[in-house]
Amino acid sequence: MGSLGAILRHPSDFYPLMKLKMAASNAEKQIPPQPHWGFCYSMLHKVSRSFALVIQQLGTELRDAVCIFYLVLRALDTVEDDTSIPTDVKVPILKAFHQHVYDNEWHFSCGTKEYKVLMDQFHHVSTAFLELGKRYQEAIEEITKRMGAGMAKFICKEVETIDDYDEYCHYVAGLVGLGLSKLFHASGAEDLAPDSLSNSMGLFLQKTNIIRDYLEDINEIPKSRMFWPRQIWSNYVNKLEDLKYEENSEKAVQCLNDMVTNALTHVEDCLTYMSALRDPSIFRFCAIPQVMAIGTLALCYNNIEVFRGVVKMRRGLTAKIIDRTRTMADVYGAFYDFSCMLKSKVDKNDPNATKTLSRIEATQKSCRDAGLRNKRKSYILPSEPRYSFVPVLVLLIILAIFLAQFFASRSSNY
Ligand code: D61
Ligand code: MG
Repeated sequence: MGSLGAILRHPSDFYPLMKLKMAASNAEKQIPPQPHWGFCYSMLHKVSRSFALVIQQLGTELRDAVCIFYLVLRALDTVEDDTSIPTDVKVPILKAFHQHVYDNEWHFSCGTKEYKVLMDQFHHVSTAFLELGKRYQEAIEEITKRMGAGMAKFICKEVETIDDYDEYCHYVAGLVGLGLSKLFHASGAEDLAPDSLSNSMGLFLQKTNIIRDYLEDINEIPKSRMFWPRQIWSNYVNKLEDLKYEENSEKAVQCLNDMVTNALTHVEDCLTYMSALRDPSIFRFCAIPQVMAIGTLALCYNNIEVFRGVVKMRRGLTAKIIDRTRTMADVYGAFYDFSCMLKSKVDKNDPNATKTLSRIEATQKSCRDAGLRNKRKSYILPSEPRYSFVPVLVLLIILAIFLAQFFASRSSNY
């Protein structure tokens, strides 16, 4: 849960945080009894706190397909991400991964911690995959094949141009968007979305990750990983790693802002994609990560901390977004709020200020034109007086301690 200090500074975080905590502990208790499905769902919770929660609220049949889709691609990504596997071993595995999912005796040990468990016990994922409907299996197989081939291509190739950057992001995340759209369609709940919009949904999320994870990726052992395109960073420094040195702070922030401005090009498509969804649970599943992404971009923009450590949204704000993202009006409202926050951070002297502002204003216009953002609380402005809140808060904390003990004693009975 969020730290006590953070809750005192943002008292309105408390209730959504409690709700999230309860939802998460409920989800963890609903692990299916069959060993392979039990493994898949407990693995999902271990490897992805954020996606597990949004996947959890889909209808059963689609949820199973999305869960397996996630784990298969996460396993493929674990092979890609393991910098200790030699290229000549890694490339054939990536290329043949889509065939391995049909073989429940296949496994390849790599990765660390929970990822290692996923790889070592991959037979549970294959077994569950083989129980999915044919249309789900075919969609997962096709995307796994294309992603594996794309990852293999980029093992031996660096991200030089902005086109390379878009192409790499297409393989690792745009294709997830295409696959999800196919799964939604196969479930009968949605029309099939155009590929270019599905692709943008993935690109917006992946680019946000790549921006936020600069330091983690550059410091990767044994070999740093570089996803920022040379075509962008070479306008600011001679080597990508130079961005992390204090003497380059000004250039680093300008380069960061350039990267954020690039990511903003996908916002329009994402809004269009989401506005076409009809099923409320699929809508939430898609919208929550998108709102978190624009929130993260707003936080990272013009923020030197990206080059110093981890920049993450506070837990309480994440909990609020999960709680309050239900309809397209909520999404327009959130995109509008975070665009205002971005706008307030643009420095007139930034080399890309004009371009950035025009993209922010285009987003604000889309949100206003939709005319749906009525009567909602802002994510960026404090909306409640703080003084009268403190005694209530103390009471709530006491309540929380009781509840925590209650749940702890319940779970220790299993
Ligand atoms: C709607 C809802 C969710 C969506 C979507 C549309 C479109 C695309 C995506 C989710 C995928 C977004 C990926 C963004 C996070 N990036 C990563 O996790 C990177 O790995 C990429 C390759 C594996 C993708 C696995 C995946 C992720 C999310 C899913 C999913 C599959 C299936 C269903 C639902 C969501 C990143 O991973 C390292 C890390 O951050 O841990 C990397 O290696 O670059
Ligand atoms: Mg990866």
